[in-house]
This record gives sequence, C-alpha cells and structure tokens, in this order.
Amino acid sequence: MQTVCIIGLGYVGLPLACLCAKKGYTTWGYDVDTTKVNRINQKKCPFNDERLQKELKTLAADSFKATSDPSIIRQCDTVIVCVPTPVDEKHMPDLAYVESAATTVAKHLKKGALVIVESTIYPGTCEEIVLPLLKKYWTTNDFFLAHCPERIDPGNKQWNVENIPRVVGGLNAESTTKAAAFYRSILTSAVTELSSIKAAEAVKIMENTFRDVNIAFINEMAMSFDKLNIDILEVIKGANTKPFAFMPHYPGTGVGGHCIPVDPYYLIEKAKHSGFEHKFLSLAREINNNMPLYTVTRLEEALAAANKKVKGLSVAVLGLAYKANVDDTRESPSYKIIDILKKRGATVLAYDPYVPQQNTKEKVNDTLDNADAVIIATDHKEFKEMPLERLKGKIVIDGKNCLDKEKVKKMCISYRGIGRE
Ligand code: SAJ
Repeated sequence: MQTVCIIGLGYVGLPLACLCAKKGYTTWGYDVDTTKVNRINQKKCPFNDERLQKELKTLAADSFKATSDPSIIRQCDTVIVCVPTPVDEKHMPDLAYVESAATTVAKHLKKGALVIVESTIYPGTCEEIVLPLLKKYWTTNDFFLAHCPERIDPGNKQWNVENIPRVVGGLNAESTTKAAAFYRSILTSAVTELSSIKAAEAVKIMENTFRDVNIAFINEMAMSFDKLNIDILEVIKGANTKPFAFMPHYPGTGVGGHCIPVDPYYLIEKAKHSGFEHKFLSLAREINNNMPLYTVTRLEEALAAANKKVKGLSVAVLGLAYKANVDDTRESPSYKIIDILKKRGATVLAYDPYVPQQNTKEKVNDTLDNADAVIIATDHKEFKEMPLERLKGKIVIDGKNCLDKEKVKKMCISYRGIGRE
C-alpha cells in the first residue's frame, strides 16, 4: 500500500497528505482548485497554519505532489476522500462534493485499492451514496471501502493529525482491517476498529452533536443567569471542582466552524427519513443559532440603561473568525451579529487581526476611536490582552466573556458579558 492519494486538500486533506509523505508513502494530493494545487506545489500552505507550512517546506520533493489530474488515482493503492460536507441555507445536508469525489475515484480507481472516506457524513452515506457510485464501474470484489471520521482541531497546539486517536469501520471485515493497518502505519495514536462502516459514521456525528448540545446547554444557563444576576463563569468554575461527571463548556456569541454547527443537521435530516425526530438536537441548534441575536440584545439592554438606541450608533465588532487565534471565518456568528446590527441602523466597524482583508479600519485603535460601543465576538489573544484604556467611555459587550470583568468595571466602563455583568 505504498502510494496514497488524498482527495481534497483543505484543513483535513492537506495535513493528512503531509503526514503520509512524512511516513514514507508516495503521496498525491488531488484537488479541483488549480490555484490551491499550484500554491501547494510551491510549498505554500493555502491557509493560515504555521505547523503545516513548516511541514510542507520540509517534505522531500518527490514524496508529495499536488495535482488536478484525476488520472493519478490509477497509481494509488489507498485513496482518501477529504472533501467538505456543508449544509445549505436551509440547513439541509449537501453531499455534492462527496458524490463528485466518489465518481472521480470510481472512474480512475486502481483495482484492489482501499477507498476511505474521512469527510463527516451521516450514518449510511458510504453504503447508500458512495458504494453505488463505485459499483457503477466495479464490483465489491475490486475494492475495499471504509470510513475513518476526520478529527482535526484547527489551531490546537497539542492535538494534531498524527497523535489524535481514530476510529475506523469498513464495508466488510477485510476493509476494516486494511484501513486500520493503514492508519496504524501513519499515526502515533490508537486506532479503534468498529464493527461496521455505519458505526464509524455515527461516531463523528455523535461526538460533534454532543459538543453542540453542551454548548446550547451552557448558553441557555447564561441567558437564565443574566436574569438572576449570577456570574456564569464563577458557577462553571465551581461546578468544575466536581472531579467527575461535569464537563465545562462556555457561553458565547454562538457556534461557528465547519463541524459543530453543521454536523447535527446531518443526523437530524437522516433520522427524519428513518422515522425519528431529534427534538433535542434541533432545540440545541435553535438556541445556538439565536446567540448572535442575544448578543445584540445585551447591547440594547446596556444602551437602554443609558437612554440610547442601536440606531445611529457606531459599533466595533472585534473578531470575525469563528474561534480564537485562527483565520477561519466559516459559519462565524460574527457575521450574524454584524447583519443584525446593520438591520437595526448601526454603523459597524469590523476588525480581526487574522482577517485583515475584511477590516473596516486597518488598526484596532482606529476602529475603537470611531466606536461608541464594542462587541468582542472572538476571544483572540490580542483582544484578551488589549489595554483596557482603549475601551474607556464605551459600552462593552464581551461576547466571549474573555475580559477581566472586575478590572473593566473599576475603570467605570459599561460592561456586559454573556451570563455575566
Ligand atoms: N464554542 C462555544 N463554547 C464552547 C466551545 C465552543 O461557544 O464551550 C464555540 C466556539 O466559539 C466555536 C464553535 O463553538 O464558534 C466550535 O468550537 P470548537 O472548539 O468545537 O471548534 P471546532 O469547530 O474547530 O471543533 C473541532 C472539532 N473537531 C472535529 O470535528 C474533528 C470538534 O469535534 C472538537 O470537539 C473541537 O475541535 C475541540 O474540541 O476543540
């Protein structure tokens, strides 16, 4: 199994390709985006990831190459699909990338190859969508098929593609065994073999819906505690002294990223077709989707106390990325906050050090100098360490509860967080 092809060179596929090359596989990366392919072949990481940029630069020239020519798949013993699985504006799963990738793989597959899907999909996708596309050209004796859900956590300094434990499940026992052997050849972490491909698909969906409902839970507690004037961070800290059965999550402006706000809809939709309604998962999605509006409501509460309104106000929104210290803005709640502010007649000044091309003003100082109010929407290090003097005289909504509340209030700055005041 010496030659590998990774289909899709994004946040999931590119780190995996570099790892396979580092571990001695002749590795091809296939992507339909020729600009991305050219940049990668010039050893330039197409997105902001310092670790990956270093990896790309240190790879031996002949160990990894990117291409937009699908015929390369014919040379590969192992083909891994790492394409996006988004939802559309109605939160409906969009498997078009998976279907397109599976068709490309089927047309160019090498007989006897191992096909693995890493993209996050609902239970049943491999057998109901991918397999029929492969069987248009092959019989199930001609290839092996498995699912190994991706577990990349962008920006995480501790956990990376090489040391995160993985689970695999195959169409049949031999597919599971082959897929497990492949991952054991590149990972330093444990690889758990499951009884079926569907079980593997269900693992990722479960782990991410688990996170979404826990975030919704703490967001609801925060909204309740705002009415009770209880500081939720203090209560979480207290609850977390319990050495078992409590797992802290933190309230905020909502849930962004390419996983957590998306994956639950894949299960909700699939379950509907199998006759089950996920009321709890749907409610959690509703609560989290409402947090951008709640954040603006916190601003309106603060303004009301000062007999002011959002209309005509200049509001600085600090942070466009969906989480701290990354440049990824996918599904970021910040854009929903900006949209609501604009609809209410505010002038919005956006600033994110990781997304400079979208900044209203080049510098954070200029942004703040022109703002009556400030919403911290992403807890970037720069904002957490910002000199509080810059916020004097402004109304501050700390959407990520990332400032030192006592210090802010000592400076007579109007402050509200999410679940704290
Ligand atoms: N968020 C909260 N409160 C929390 C945790 C997160 O509001 O307590 C928000 C974040 O601000 C962000 C969104 O939720 O907008 C998602 O945050 P995340 O930390 O889950 O970040 P992701 O999307 O990068 O999630 C990845 C996922 N990894 C994979 O899908 C392979 C997820 O499964 C991991 O649990 C997560 O990293 C992690 O634990 O860091």
